[in-house]
Amino acid sequence: MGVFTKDFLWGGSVSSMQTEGAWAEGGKGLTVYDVQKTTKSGADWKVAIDFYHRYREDIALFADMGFNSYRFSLSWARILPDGEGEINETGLEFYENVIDELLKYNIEPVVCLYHFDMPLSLMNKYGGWKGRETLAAFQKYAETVIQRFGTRVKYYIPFNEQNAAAMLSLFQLPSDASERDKKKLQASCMHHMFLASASVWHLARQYAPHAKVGGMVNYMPIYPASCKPEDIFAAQKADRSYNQQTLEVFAHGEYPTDLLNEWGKAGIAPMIQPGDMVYLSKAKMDFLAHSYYQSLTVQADEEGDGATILMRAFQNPPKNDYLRQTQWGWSIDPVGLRLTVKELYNRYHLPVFTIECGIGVDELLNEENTIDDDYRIDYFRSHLEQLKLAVTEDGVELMGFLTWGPIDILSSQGEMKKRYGFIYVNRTDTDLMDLARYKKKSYDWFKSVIASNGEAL
Ligand code: BGP
Repeated sequence: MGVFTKDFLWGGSVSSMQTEGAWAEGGKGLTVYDVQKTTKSGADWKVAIDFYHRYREDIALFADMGFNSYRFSLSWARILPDGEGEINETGLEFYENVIDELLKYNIEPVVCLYHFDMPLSLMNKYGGWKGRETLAAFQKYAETVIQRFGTRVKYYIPFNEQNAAAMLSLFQLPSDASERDKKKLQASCMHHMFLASASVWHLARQYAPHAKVGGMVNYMPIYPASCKPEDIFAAQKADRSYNQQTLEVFAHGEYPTDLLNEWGKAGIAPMIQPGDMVYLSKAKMDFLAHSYYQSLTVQADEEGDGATILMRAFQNPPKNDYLRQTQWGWSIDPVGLRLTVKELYNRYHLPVFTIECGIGVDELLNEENTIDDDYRIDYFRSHLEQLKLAVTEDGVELMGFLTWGPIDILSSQGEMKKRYGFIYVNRTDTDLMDLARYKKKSYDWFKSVIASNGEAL
């Protein structure tokens, strides 16, 4: 008997704007990404890795590696160009074709409905998630896809990293806006996002009762910089604010008292309409999904609330001498992954699904048209070893393990040089080249991991 279940989900995870390209093709509307002035790297989102035209080739490679699941996001604006109103058949058909192609190889589609890519017209009209109108538009969009995909999709993730998505709303106002206004806007966004997540659960029960819906967060274990009580208190505040408060709503369908207290004290509570809380309380998530990249170390901060402590630490992390870092300064912490899934399971008693994990590295193709990425193999090996311990020693009910960016894609900041893939894509930040795909050394390694259901690391 192996460690992982017989139906353990192995595969990879991506988002629409980081892969698809075809930004103005097939009737797609604009999203907030399409009008971003510049990314750090000079790349834009127009072509990405051209998955829109090459999905058959890419899915064939995933199938060859033995994937039995693949998580991707739908571009809302590809399906409803204005975010609301007219449905774009061509957009829906594209996703149906992707799903059918995956199913052809017995790869379960894990469908995410929102990965930060707000349709531009909803951002302009309603301020994105700030407006209750955006929630109504999302419900229509979710109903359209869930009805249409029917029994073909068994796993839905309403939001990518809902805690991080809520955090992003803090940047919607100009940087000189008052903290109170920013927090007030964030509270409205959060309420609408929670209702939107709940609506996916309700709609799935109605149109796709076979499907399971998972709330997702970016989980970062937060370590105190020392055993000084003030450091520990700061770590706990940041953990509550970033990790646990969102998960509590997913698992219990109600707002935790510390969050209500913060909103109440600051006078920024969102407009909660009659019926909202019942709607939320019925939609307890079927499983909890999370991304995992790193742990974070924080120090005492008298002034800061949990979010501020976290943000400061993220921008300027106190050094954790026990951990190495990636080229992008992210701590490499396999034990942190065990802590993550153990915490999720012990606290919330729901199946846990690790749907993003990986290491971004600046890499160049060698003369044999491959990359000897032993560091990536080491990274995954050490993380999977910890997941095995979480299952065998801690009793965690783990549904699967999906790597982030199984094929090189643009990073969240739009960098092509930050590569996560088992498959190399031949383009740079500013030169699209031929976009050809090449297998790295880790490709065969991960293939054999999957073939042995995680026994052979
Ligand atoms: C997650 C996002 C992804 C992704 C990943 C890696 O937070 O869900 O969109 O890109 O992080 O981050 P980055 O691309 O910045 O290395």
